[in-house]
Amino acid sequence: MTHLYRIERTDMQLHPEVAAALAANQPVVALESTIISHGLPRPDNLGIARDIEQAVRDGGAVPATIAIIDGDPHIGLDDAALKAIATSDDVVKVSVRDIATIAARGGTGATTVASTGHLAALAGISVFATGGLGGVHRQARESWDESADLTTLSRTPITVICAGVKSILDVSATLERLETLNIGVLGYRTNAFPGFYRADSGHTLDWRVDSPAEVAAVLRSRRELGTDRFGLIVANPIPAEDELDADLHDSTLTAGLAALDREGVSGKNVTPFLLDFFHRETHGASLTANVKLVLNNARVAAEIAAAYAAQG
Ligand code: PSU
Ligand code: MN
Repeated sequence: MTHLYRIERTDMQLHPEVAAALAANQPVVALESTIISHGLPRPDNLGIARDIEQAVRDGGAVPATIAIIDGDPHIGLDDAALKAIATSDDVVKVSVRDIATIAARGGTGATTVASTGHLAALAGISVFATGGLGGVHRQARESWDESADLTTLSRTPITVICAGVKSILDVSATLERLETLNIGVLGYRTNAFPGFYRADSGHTLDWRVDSPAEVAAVLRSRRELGTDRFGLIVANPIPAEDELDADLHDSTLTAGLAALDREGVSGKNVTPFLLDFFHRETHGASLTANVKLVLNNARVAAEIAAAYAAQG
């Protein structure tokens, strides 16, 4: 139980329900908070954050939404903390490199896939659900913009259930980087790498799994063979009936990339800018798709965590 020592040292605040579940080897699913603060529009974001937690419960696990509140990393948020992340104006997007600084100065921050994965692993959580992973941006040849989600997952023992990556990214470059970084990718009931708003990005995967038990078996092998120090992605496509219309998707993407260029957006503002552009330009259709796929990921993650915990 080495992680308990580190929790004391870092003032990590484990929600009592999460602490009890971890101590009893009951399933827990970590959830990120940047999706709440920067990925989903207000005022819907708070209700959606609660719905995501409920989807984890419906799937048979305890939700642990992660954020930095007044300088302390929280593993599992009470409703007041969830509200602060969803509604405060001074919530910053926090990647791994920012955690220590914001903690030292007592600030409040929302964690990305990278920093959520880091803190979840520190707390002893193995399974994490989100919407989409960050990756290599389309302009990366000039901008060098590649999400720290990738390099962090390459050395973090966590399994992330996501709907692939958005087409706002360079999907094939992202898949190449995942290979280089030893981050496994399993298609959940699919042979195609999902494209977030669309079920199929056009890229084929090497590995397909068809049940939570099958994923749990891979997790056990990872532990036995020492490859659990790398992250693993379970790529779960958006259900067919919830996909964004293909033409609407393509035209919005083209316009969004042009707007990015025109307005000179860079650094950590790129992803939130494009997400917001999609939500506005599709008049909520992309938001509906986004919510559906996150809820689906949360439920599947809970089922995987439950199957893994059942192995003992
Ligand atoms: N992709 C989404 N929705 C999101 C994000 C990514 O579909 O909200 C967020 C996640 O928190 C992810 C982060 O970790 O954006 C990646 O940002 P960047 O590209 O700046 O690393
Ligand atoms: Mn970036």
